Amino acid sequence: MQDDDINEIGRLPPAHDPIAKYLIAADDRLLLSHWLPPQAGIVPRIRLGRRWINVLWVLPVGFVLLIAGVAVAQALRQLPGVQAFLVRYPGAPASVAAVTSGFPLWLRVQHFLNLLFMAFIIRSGIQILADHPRLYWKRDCTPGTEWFRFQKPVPADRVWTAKDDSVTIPGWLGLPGIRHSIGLARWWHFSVNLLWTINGVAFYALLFSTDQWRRLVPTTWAVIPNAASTTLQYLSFTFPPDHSWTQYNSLQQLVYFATVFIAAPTSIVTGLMQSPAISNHLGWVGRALNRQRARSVHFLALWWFLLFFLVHVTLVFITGPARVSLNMMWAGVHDSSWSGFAVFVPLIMLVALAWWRASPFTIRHARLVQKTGELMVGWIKGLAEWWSPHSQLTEKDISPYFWPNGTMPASAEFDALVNAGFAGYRLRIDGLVEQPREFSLAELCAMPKQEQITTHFCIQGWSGVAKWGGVPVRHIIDLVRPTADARYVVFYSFADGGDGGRYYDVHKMSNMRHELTILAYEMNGMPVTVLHGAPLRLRCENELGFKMVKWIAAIEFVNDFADLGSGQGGYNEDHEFYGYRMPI
Ligand SMILES: Nc1nc2c(c(=O)[nH]1)N[C@H]1C(S)=C(S)[C@@H](COP(=O)(O)O)O[C@H]1N2
Ligand SMILES: [Mo]
Repeated sequence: MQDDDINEIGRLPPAHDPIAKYLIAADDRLLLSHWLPPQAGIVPRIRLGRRWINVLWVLPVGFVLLIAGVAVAQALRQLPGVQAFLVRYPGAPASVAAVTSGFPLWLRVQHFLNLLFMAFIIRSGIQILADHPRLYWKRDCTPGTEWFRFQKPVPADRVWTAKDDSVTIPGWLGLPGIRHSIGLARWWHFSVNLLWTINGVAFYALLFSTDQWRRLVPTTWAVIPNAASTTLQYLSFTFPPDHSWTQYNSLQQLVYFATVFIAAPTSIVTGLMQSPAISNHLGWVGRALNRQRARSVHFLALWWFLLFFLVHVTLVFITGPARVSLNMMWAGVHDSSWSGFAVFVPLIMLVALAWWRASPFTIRHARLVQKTGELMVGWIKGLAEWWSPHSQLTEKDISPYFWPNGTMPASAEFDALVNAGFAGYRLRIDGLVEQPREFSLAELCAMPKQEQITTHFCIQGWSGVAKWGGVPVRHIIDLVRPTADARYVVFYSFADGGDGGRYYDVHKMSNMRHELTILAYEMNGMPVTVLHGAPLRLRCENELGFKMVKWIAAIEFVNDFADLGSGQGGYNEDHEFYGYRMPI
């Protein structure tokens, strides 16, 4: 008591809850000796009905289809009717006004920035995918229901956590390529996404304030037969004349339009819909475009971009002299000089250099990447905490399977509590409160009980629905009465984290007052199991799963968390470079 009095008037640095001495600081680098050991995945497979098909079949099948397409196109061109069609629809509608401003500097700069940004978005996106290497259409992520995976089936004979499931991908592809490096990959993904979105918005604005939109936006239905005509011409290797300087052919126009005005916004929307705060706030939108649908469509949009890139680059180099095409987009001139090459080659080498250095840099300067990400996008993401979650589901939405995650408690103290049915359990609440308290499980169960059926969003990508029952945290707050200085709430676990040292996490006070923030002791109408966090685990429905501490031992109200662990606001924040506000 006396200690507390001195602390309150601020004469001593705050003494923390006794568990705080078990927190350990983490390294600022991603140290492989302190990391999940590598684990190989498998060649990706797609499920058709009950059969799993190896995606490598795409190569021979695609090749055969291409050859067949070419043969059919050649044959068709012999037919008089088709020849008349090609004359009538040469490849682009004649009536459309042409662009007269060539390829201005802003457009060339934005084209390059788009290439640079996309490279990092795609690499970090693949890294994020590898943290839960399975895709589903349904919200519940039950093993066997996925439509795509690059991991073996989930073992049924043992506890298999989502962390166990993550796979390694090579460092030249993933960013940074280390197994379960999603924390760092997400900083890259979101930070570069912000730059890419700004570039995209500026691009839209400039397109429509100049005549440049005419190249990209179809204005007549005649583009459809013209695009068919162009496809036939490409497939039969008699390329239509290139008028890109003033007008794209209809196939180009349709594909570019879809890329700029459909695939890009779809990626942004399906990215955001994977966030607990946004999805849970948007009600039926979040239910219809559930997290797994959003994640699957996000992945299909990636394939659109990859295929677009492949075909786009191939056509630039095989239709007509590449010099001419490069001159337009890289030097802004319409001639056959080498000026385009002179710009293109050094810039591509720059992208290659950045590509090559990004993973080693991220591993060595992990904390810097985390802090830069926090600075660039952490605060924007944090704004989503102001939205209160209110999406409740019904009993029939409860998932048949709920992935477990995290590192289980392994102490004699905890085992003794389990063996006594948690009779000896006391939840300790201390720190900057007027009334420090200890509650037994029976006392907690006697408090006002709240039940909620909600979706859990793990940072790794899986989700699951359960009915949770417990005490609202706002009720506890009213009992212990935090002082005016209390800005954060620390949850300490009985369990250590994966790299040793105690698991903990920090939340803002305002977040703890949300209607759906509870200390749960029930899951699906039964006492919560040890696997899922008994005797008490946090539910905070506008944050990602790692912030919901399981096996809660103590709760402390603090003014600042800089002196806890490595000062990042939680175990995964310290050790795995996550952000401490993660509603997105
Ligand atoms: N003490 C502790 N709590 C934890 C974790 C952990 O490793 N230790 N993992 C977190 C993560 S990453 C998730 S997704 C959820 C998983 O909860 P579940 O096992 O009930 O699915 O618990 C969170 N709480
Ligand atoms: Mo998680």
